[in-house]
Amino acid sequence: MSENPTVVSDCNDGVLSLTLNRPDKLNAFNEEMHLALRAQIERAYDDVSVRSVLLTGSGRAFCAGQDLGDRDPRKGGERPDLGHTLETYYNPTLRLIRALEKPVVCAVNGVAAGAGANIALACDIVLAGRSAKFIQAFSKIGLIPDAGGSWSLPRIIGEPRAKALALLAEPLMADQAADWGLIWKSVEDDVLVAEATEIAKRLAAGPTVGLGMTKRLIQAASTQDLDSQLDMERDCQRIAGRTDDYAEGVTAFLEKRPAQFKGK
Ligand code: LHQ
Repeated sequence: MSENPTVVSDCNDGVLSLTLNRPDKLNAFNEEMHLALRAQIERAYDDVSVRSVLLTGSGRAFCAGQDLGDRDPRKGGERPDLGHTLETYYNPTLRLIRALEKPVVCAVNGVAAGAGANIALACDIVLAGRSAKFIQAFSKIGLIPDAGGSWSLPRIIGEPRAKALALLAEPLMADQAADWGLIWKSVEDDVLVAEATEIAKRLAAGPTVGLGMTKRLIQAASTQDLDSQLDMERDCQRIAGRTDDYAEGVTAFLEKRPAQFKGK
């Protein structure tokens, strides 16, 4: 492993903790960091000992989006194909986070700008330190909201707020983001990581199959009608009802003791 990995990973108590680690660049994405993050999320798919993921950033920022130094227009040459960058790097990672049937908790420890903000918003439970801010910085450099932002923002906060955030690129502070329902909650900076870790651990000790299907169902709701959703609930509940964790959950309830879920 590299001495200075762009994504620091650690797996404890079923939680795969991932820390974006280019603090001098406010954890902006270069190719290495894209590939490292994707590899870790793929690991979360494959490794049964991973039952939740916690994503955060090192230093004073969560992530400033794409590394803008990578393609300095002053150097001349052909104009870049940013669609290719999205297709090759961002979109696969976004799809992986959404499709992973394990909860992904995000601790936004500082500024989250551009694609950095939208990667945070793709996670399942987002906490932010009170001093953190979200910036849809794209319009400042002539781009459009990517990394799923043009899809998630209007769905979460509605068109009026989504358009103002994206067109004006004004920072949205953590408290306001929580008030608008863009994130789960804003907490004091000094307790952010502890709170997020505690949530990730609680989820990792939960009934993973049911939690994963809960994520799938809630995500499906915005694109299907009630009949389809009811059918999907029936199919998922059938699977959940056959898990060891359901048997354990009911037994623990009847025996008036805490359940010991195994994620199976
Ligand atoms: C950075 C960056 C950065 C490099 C701070 N890159 N160095 C997809 C497809 C392909 C290409 C294009 O993009 C995309 C998606 C996107 O993400 S587009 C949006 C890209 N991100 C931005 O436009 C945000 C740019 N950064 C900022 O506006 C500010 O840095 C924020 C508001 C995030 C933080 O401001 P400050 O707290 O005042 O910090 P700073 O600006 O002084 O930055 C600290 C250092 O980090 C500085 O380096 P230096 O060597 O001078 O200390 C910055 O150059 C570097 N940095 N963001 N994205």
